[in-house]
Amino acid sequence: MPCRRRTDMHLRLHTRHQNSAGERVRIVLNLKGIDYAYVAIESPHSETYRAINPQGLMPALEIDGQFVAQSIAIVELLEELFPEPSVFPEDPVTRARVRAFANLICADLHPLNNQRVRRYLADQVQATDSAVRDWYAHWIAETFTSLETEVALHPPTARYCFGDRPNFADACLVPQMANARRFDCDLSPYPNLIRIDAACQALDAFAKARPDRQPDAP
Ligand SMILES: N[C@@H](CCC(=O)N[C@@H](CS)C(=O)NCC(=O)O)C(=O)O
Repeated sequence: MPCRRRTDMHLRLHTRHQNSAGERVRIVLNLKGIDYAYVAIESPHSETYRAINPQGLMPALEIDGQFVAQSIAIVELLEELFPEPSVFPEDPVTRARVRAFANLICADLHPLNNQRVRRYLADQVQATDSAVRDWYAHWIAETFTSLETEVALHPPTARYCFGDRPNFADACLVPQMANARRFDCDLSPYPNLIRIDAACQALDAFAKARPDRQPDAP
């Protein structure tokens, strides 16, 4: 079923090109075919941004003048407002597994390797650059090992994380793979994740959400 466009709503996504939580939302907006305006955030720590998102983390979705933070909350809201096409599978158990997969990335991995955590390790714990990189690689390896096992349990013919249609799990995986590459993490132990990432990147919805395709990309 085609996307039900709510033409009466004005959506603005406050994000930055290199904002992996924001990229998840951009992918979902594109998968659903929702029009939105891209608002480049100068600094998440600025007073201007904190006035709209007191959490000081990117992204924030502005919807008819109201602001919502946190990528998962934003995606759940988009799913409620624009149910078709859904970014969750129909089967309730598979849907829960997609959420579990997404949470492992968004709630367990990403916060550990976030820039503010790396900055704290370097500035307050006096961790060396190499120790911070080890920290980053450690949490990637631990999480990606679980994710790889999880997707390998699915039929090997499945093109994406949980079937032949990309969903929210894929929207979480792709930006995280790019982060891991940016930090030179060894991805060779995760052939299924590499394969799924490549299949997603071939889709317009994912390609258009990439950092280098955003208006504020250098
Ligand atoms: N759980 C939040 C995470 C948001 C987040 O951590 N965003 C990062 C960029 S990807 C950020 O704003 N970092 C600012 C910083 O670390 O100082 C979400 O899913 O939206």
